[in-house]
Amino acid sequence: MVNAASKRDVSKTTPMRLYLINPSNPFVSIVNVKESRWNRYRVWKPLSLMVLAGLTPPSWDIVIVDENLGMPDYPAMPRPDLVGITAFTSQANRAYELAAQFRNMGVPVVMGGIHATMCLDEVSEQVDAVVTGEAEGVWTEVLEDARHGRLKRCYNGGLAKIDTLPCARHDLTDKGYAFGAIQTTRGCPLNCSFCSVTAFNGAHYRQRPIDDVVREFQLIREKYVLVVDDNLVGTRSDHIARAKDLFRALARADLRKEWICQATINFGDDQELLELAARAGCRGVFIGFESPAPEGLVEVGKKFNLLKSRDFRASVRRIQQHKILVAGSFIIGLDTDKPGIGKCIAETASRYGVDNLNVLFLTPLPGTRLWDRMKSEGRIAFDTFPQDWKYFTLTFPVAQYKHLSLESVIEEMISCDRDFYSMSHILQRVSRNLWHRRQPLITLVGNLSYRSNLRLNDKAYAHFKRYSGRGG
Ligand code: B12
Ligand code: SF4
Repeated sequence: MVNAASKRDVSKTTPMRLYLINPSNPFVSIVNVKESRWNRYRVWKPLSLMVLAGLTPPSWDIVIVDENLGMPDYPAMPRPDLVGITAFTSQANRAYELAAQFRNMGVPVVMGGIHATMCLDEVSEQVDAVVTGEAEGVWTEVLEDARHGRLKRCYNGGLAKIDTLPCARHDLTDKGYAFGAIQTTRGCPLNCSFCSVTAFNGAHYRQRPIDDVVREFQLIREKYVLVVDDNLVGTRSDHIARAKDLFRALARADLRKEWICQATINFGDDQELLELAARAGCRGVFIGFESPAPEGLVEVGKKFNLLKSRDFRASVRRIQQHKILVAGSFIIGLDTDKPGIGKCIAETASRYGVDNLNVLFLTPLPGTRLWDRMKSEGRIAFDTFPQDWKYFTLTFPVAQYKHLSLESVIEEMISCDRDFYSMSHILQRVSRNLWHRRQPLITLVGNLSYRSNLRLNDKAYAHFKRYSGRGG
């Protein structure tokens, strides 16, 4: 492969052109903006690329391309000197297409992110260089090597020190997003069996300095912000204390931002924490309940949810009392799940009182404990890689489930969604929130947006069933 950088004057003063690309996955219906106008609220910024841009010296001209906003006309764009591609597993196929396209033009391609880290050998065959782990420690070396035409095959970033991070480049993204994005912590001590976070970001919960977070928040132009942390408040008392300090600082800075985040259910345990979060602009939290049954929680390794013989409904209510909406996430397809699980999840979510429900198929993602187990049991049903990665969106049943066939697990998902998102249930939730003056309009928009996507899911399932008939 011709290395473009080697043919140029590589003196430090020559500006180099860098494209940072977030590939699309056409099966991720939620990001199909053209299919439904509600989806504008479901396209999220590729923060990884904004962080990389923040680490990039000024001698590089940077363009961030997010294919989820629409396909760019690459041939009409100026030729870059280096292309950096990020990818979740579900984006790997499109990432490889892009890599081939640019490498055929003689442009070197480097790929990083979760999929590159978990599937290093596969990715190495498709690109010039792979960055595994977090990029902070190695990115400037990659750029210098690219400038001098001496890219190595692999750079291992490991876990970064996040106490001195430069701010992400919030100025470089398109204006078409409804939400800005920021990260304040990395890592998760819980290590659930299906989740890649602990394998990738480590079990040690790392927190950015509060002043850095406040400064970066001030750079975000959108009023609404997604805090991407996997668990914004953490699990231990020192984590919670830091979260409170962060919320106090955000409130003091009077940013006038409204934000949503992810947390474990213990978010609802501490009234002071909730009060401070609301004052700092928290308007919604995404919580992983995972399973309606204690045995399910044991299976996925999330016994944390069972501590203190928790009353989920009371926890959800306490959060909502601070006008913070709760989106609950569950998994379908656990070994403990039997026919009827779809309806059971919908009823459980309604009983807990969540404002939105997101149910995903149990999916063995590479690098997780679930992957190791299902692989050793021969239960990864869609395993023609790399082609099949595009179905690893958690919205397709790619594994063999213990008590549910492919057809029936899809039926369970459909019955769950149809029950929770029936018009009558949506109206009940909206009226409840109207009564409590708890963002009824946002509840309505969120619920209708999800409901409108159910049609897209039906199309996607029909395609998937046809595809599964290939003998896969
Ligand atoms: C925000 C988020 C989303 C947003 C996406 C926003 C976006 N466009 O990026 C939304 C909500 C849309 C989303 C969707 C999905 N997500 Co998501 N998401 C996250 C989350 C919580 C944070 C990502 C983030 O911004 N991190 C902050 C940045 C700074 O970190 P980073 O991405 O890791 O980037 C660093 C390194 O990886 C590296 N790097 C990354 N890219 C590149 C590229 C180059 C060239 C280089 C050199 C380095 C590099 O450098 C960065 C700085 O250190 C992660 C969990 C996590 N901790 O990462 C899950 C996570 C990435 N999501 C996951 C999944 C499974 C999904 C879905 C498939 C299913 C779902 N419904 O959740 C969908 C599918 C999306 C798709 N398009 O196909 C999994 C991915 C596992 C895997 N093997 O793919 C994760 C890890 C969560 C988990 N529980 O396992 N997600
Ligand atoms: S699912 Fe959530 S709580 Fe469990 S390991 Fe992943 S980030 Fe942590």
